[in-house]
Amino acid sequence: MSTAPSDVLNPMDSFWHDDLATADPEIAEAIGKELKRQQDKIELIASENIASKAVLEATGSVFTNKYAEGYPGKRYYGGCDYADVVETLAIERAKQLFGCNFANVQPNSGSQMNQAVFLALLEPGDTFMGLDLNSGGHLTHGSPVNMSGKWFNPVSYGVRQDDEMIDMDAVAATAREHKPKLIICGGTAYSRQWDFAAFRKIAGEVGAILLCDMSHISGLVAGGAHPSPFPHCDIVTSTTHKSLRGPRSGIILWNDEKYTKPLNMAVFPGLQGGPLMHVIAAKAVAFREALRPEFKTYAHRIVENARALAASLEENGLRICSGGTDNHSMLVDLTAKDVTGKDAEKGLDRAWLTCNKNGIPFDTRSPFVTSGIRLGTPAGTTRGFGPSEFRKIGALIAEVVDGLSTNGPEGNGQVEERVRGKVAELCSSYPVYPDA
Ligand code: DSN
Repeated sequence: MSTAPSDVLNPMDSFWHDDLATADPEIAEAIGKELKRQQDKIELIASENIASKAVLEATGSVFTNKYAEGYPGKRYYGGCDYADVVETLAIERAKQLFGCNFANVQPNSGSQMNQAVFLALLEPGDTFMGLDLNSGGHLTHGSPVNMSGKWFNPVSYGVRQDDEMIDMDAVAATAREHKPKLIICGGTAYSRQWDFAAFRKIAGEVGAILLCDMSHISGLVAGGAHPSPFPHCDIVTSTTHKSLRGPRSGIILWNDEKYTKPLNMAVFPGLQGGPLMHVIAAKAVAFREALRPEFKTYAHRIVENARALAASLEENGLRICSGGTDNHSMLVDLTAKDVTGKDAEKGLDRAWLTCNKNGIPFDTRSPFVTSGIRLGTPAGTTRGFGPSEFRKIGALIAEVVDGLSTNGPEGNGQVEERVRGKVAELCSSYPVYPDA
């Protein structure tokens, strides 16, 4: 059956060149509202950031049209000249930024970059160690509901009950007992510095490969505001959209050539097909931004702001797990206020402060309820907030939480309205995309 020409989407037709608002008003409206949400609310989710217009432009570029299975110079498709240019630039910039010998910039996400390391270096059933999810670890570091926990044998380490910091003696003892093939350091809700040298010593003693998943702190590492996992770690993975402020994606970095073939083969063809070349182009843009001297200032400012936020929350009666932060994030323990993380997340959202509920160490509540919230400063720092703004934000959070503590899940409407006004003032002084 032939199709009438008028029924075929044709690049020659004028609608092909329509802007999004004309071509798809519903999606355009949702995007417009999302921009307004990002502009009008204060983003405190520790894993989120505000990518530059250049990163957004590259992500939305014509590379979305291109298949480029393989690696630069060795592709399975023709027409990859410019795909090779952007991927090579992304690789070279990633190596320069993190001071390592090799990089794979194709992983589509944080989950896939870690899966690639497992596929490359472990056999199903092999034992590995990672930070317990309840102590701030990540799903892909051995959670029973994740492939890492289903197909492999995870042995977790955690934080001490008294100071909520990682107990390196316990890590060493667990490693000696279980002889893991791989040890993972890095997490999603751990606000203290990682002692990579100590992990190296333990990994060396038991003959384990040492992997750092630096997703949360990679922007700090790039900017010199957190020690680098190199040269201590054998392999380093990172998402690129958190403190590093790039597109949503992942990377794998390493120094020893012996890992090159297994890791590259694991990403493609092991796990992925055609790389997202538009996202790889955007990663290259983000790495270039992070190589600029201003990024160092940004990274240090993130930490300074996190310390100001934590201090303000404490001054206003909220407990910070482990007593503070060395990085971009913190866990706030709401137990003494008798407020759940779930209710706090909702109450703060009503007051235009966006964050996520998060389990605290030794939490007795379920992950859907929790006794805490996780806060972070990368996005607020990008929009220009400094310590004085973050001190104000700490006081506003405490006001909302106190309203919940007194009134239950509904909170205090008057307080929340007043906080919304203060948030609006802050946000209008610091637009996310000034000319958007
Ligand atoms: N979902 C991310 C976070 O918020 O930390 C980790 O993958």
